[in-house]
Amino acid sequence: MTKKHPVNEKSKQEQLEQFKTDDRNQALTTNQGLKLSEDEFSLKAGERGPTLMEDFHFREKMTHFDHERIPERIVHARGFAAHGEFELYDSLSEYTKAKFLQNPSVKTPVFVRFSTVAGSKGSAETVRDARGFATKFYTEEGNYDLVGNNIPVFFIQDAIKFPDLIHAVKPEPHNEMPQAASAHDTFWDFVANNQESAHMVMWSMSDRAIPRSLRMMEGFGVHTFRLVNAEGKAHFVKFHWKPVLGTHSLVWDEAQTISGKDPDFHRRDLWESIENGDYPEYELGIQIIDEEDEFKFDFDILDPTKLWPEEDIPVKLVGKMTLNRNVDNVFAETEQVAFHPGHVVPGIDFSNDPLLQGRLFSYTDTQLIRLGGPNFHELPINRPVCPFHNNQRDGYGRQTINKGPVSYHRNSLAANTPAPVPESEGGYAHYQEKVEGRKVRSRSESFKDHFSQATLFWNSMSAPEKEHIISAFSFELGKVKSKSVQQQVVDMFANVSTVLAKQVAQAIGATPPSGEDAPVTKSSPALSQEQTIKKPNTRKVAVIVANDFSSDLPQVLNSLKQQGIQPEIVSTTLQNVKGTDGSELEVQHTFLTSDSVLFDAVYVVGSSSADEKFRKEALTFAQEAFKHFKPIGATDEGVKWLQAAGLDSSPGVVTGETTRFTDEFIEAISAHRHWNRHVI
Ligand code: HDD
Repeated sequence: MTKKHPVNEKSKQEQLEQFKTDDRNQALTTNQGLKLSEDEFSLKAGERGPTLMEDFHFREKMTHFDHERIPERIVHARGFAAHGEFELYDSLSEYTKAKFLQNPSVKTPVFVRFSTVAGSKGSAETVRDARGFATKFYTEEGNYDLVGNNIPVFFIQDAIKFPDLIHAVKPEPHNEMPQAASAHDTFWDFVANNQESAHMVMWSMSDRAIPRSLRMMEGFGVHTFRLVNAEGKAHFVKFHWKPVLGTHSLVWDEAQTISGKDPDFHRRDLWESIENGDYPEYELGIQIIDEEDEFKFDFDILDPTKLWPEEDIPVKLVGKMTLNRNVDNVFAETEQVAFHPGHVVPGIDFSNDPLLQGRLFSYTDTQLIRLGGPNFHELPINRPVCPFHNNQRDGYGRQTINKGPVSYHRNSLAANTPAPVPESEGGYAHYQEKVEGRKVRSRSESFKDHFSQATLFWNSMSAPEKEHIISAFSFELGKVKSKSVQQQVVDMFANVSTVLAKQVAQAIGATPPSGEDAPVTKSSPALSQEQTIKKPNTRKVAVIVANDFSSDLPQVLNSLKQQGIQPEIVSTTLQNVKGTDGSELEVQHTFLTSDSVLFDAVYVVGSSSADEKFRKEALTFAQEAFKHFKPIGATDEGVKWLQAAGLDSSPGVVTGETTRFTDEFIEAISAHRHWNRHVI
């Protein structure tokens, strides 16, 4: 009965093509197709008279405009998305019967939306926050959504607390401040009074919460899910996305400046990378625990505030996702896409994680208000690439024209179709987990250790990462007005580390805890970004050049490009700059349109004919990069400028003669940040 619907990486794109339209070179019409002869003047009684009711064109245009907005997402409102494909390395049939995880030759189309959580739709992108990482796989068995974050744990253990958490972190209701920031009283009051949040707060105060790029952050399914194979055998699983470029972050001062200089920093980076053919890639990883081993750990695997240490339960890389196509229309695709952790396919099932169970209700519910009715699955971006048939009918915005009189089950008039199919033919059957218990509102004892993994995270950080965490707490709590809340938080995090709590207490004028940390018995190196992949690829370098640059420069720039580095020329004006040998370079940015924080490295070239103003602008770039631990290179006049400013001979600052300079500068860029630099 069930037909096979071959899906390839083009399936979704081909489906979307049917809905696309190109308005260029067309006559202007009303929505009824009536051609219009005029679109600038409303219909009036006399040139200076009132507008007439019969002006249907004016009314249609204005009414549509008046209704253009839909409610933004209650969380994850600020997001950006791209299309791509997922390919499997080896069959996962041992663990799951999901069709898209069987055959490595099948490429599955995907749509991924990244987001911040707390901010409104128009808020800045480099704020301190978790990032959403939601992937829709358009498989031959229907859509599978992996709706994750870039942090592997969550603030709360039970979904019933989600509205409280979000109310606390969103701008305070009496004055709607602050926007897209957790640095305020209600958030920290929530934290101190809901101590299950300790582990995730450690992640939020770490560099993970200020990613350098959406291309350079991990993704996590967070919950424990189940994979079920064709024999009905289940395993517990956690899902990971590992960025091929490694996991990298901004520094906080830089992130704040970018919020003003370029509030679209992350979407611009993603968009441009895809346009340039530098496709973002992420490997899919799974951690597997046998059902028999459910109780073998010192944490409850159903508790979403716990991760599975990768050193104990290794992450097996099973496939790769490549994002290779930007959207055509942000509203139609990115805004209208509707994710749901309950969009599963046979072979993927849930666990009893109480946070996941609650999410299974919330997502459809929110789409009903956000997308205005029950037919959002018919929107082009949400349609599966396989057919769908059932007896659901009507509602706002219905597009499908269901033929025939029968819209009920069981029936005889349509031979009892559409009909359920047995599991052996692809019918979804829930995993038959045995459950029993009394109806209770309570939390399992096994969920009550809130601090061990928060301490594990702290113990796994490198020295600079620890410094960043202390300074993030000091910043956030420094913005809190209530002395009592500040003190409660210090007291709470003394349970994680007294070293941390003491330093934060010192910074915010609270009473430090007494006592010392227990000796470190366990750490998880995988949690530190120090261990991540470091590559020069796609790193942006501001090359600061004036007229009369030396003839070696084009050669240096070519060598950088060969390593995948992206040099961009910054100068006083957008006029081409000329070298002493007559060569010319196109200028992409001026000191006015650009800023040091928008680059990964700065290369000061200058020239002997550059004036004092130019020298100052160039040094501002270099000083800012120095402060943010970024690689700095200098040749020609730039060397003297850096020397005079005392910026030379520090780690990651490379000055000098051309051949050695290029190699050393590339090395410095590949190292990304130079934490051992002494920054005052
Ligand atoms: Fe959620 C959106 C991820 C807990 C309720 N969530 C949303 C999005 C992501 C996540 C990535 C944006 C999807 C998109 O781009 O459209 N949410 C998570 C993760 C969680 C989590 C990783 C914890 C592990 N969420 C969570 C809980 C609830 C919700 C506990 C409620 C019980 N989430 C929602 C929502 C949203 C949403 C209100 C808002 C917009 C939407 O669903 O489509 O239903």
